[in-house]
Amino acid sequence: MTRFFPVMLAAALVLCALSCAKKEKAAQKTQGPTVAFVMKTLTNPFFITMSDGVKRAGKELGCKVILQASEEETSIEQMVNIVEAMIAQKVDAICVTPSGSSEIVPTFVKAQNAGIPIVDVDVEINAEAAKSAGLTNYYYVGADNLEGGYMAGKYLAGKLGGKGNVAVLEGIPGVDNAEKRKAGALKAFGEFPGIKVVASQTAHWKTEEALNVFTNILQANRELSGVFCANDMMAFGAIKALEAAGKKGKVLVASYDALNEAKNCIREGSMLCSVDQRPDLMGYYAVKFALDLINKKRVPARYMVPLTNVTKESLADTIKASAQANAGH
Ligand code: ALL
Repeated sequence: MTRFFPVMLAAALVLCALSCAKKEKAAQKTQGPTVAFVMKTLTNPFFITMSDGVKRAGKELGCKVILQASEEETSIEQMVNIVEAMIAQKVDAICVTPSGSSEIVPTFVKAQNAGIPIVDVDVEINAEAAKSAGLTNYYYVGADNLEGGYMAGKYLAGKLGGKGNVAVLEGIPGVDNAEKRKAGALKAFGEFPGIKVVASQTAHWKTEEALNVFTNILQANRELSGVFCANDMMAFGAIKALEAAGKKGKVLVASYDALNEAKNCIREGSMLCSVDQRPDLMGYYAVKFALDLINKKRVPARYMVPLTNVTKESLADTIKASAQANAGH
């Protein structure tokens, strides 16, 4: 018995080592390829919701996701460095929500040359800049920002009875989604001869900056009736400025992103509406298409998620519908 013991022990150890190696391989297989997802910033809850969609896709579709973000909306250099580090790390695909439409193009070219599929998310890169840099192989997942700006502008103008002075708080100038939202809102205002646009200024998507910019706009335009803010973070700054001026709820605020905090503002009446552009779906589909590209499947060149304008009425309808659904079960 004692003579057999070392032999049995050795055999047991070999078996154990084999099964451990098998398990490790299986774990590697379930983890799948690696997709890097680089976002502009985490200071805006919009991107937290987007990252929820990214994580869900990673889990459901079986891939490892590396989530990264630069510090601020305007940290384009830092973003470029993060994406370049992902290329150096040889990830299998890269999804990016660029802070600028042109600045990221040379980095995308590097990814293209390294054979890494690229999915451009939310902010569409400048087609001209891409063409002249030789960037041909990239895909876009986002939303129709022109339509979104139009929806919000039209609703605001309608609620003002088609007349009054309005202002616009813009996103980062020259960046695709900022320009399109502004153009959409201006198009809607243009359909109402009684609506006059008295100011249009950027606050770079930021709350504090919007508070300052909009405080000045309010001082210079005593007769302001409404404002279109190209995102909720800026709308929160505008609402603070209105509060300080004793005009909360009196100047109508149309906004964009439908963050939870914005929905609360809509319920309490300090915000009129906010366009929901489903960042969770953007994150989910970007990862899905990245995986399809890794697996050499065809994906659409441009994929748009749906938009809805969230209002007090639509929020009440949602609550009613979910109460009815619960009662039915
Ligand atoms: C855009 C997004 C969101 C966000 C804004 C600021 O790209 O679509 O509207 O609020 O950037 O980061």
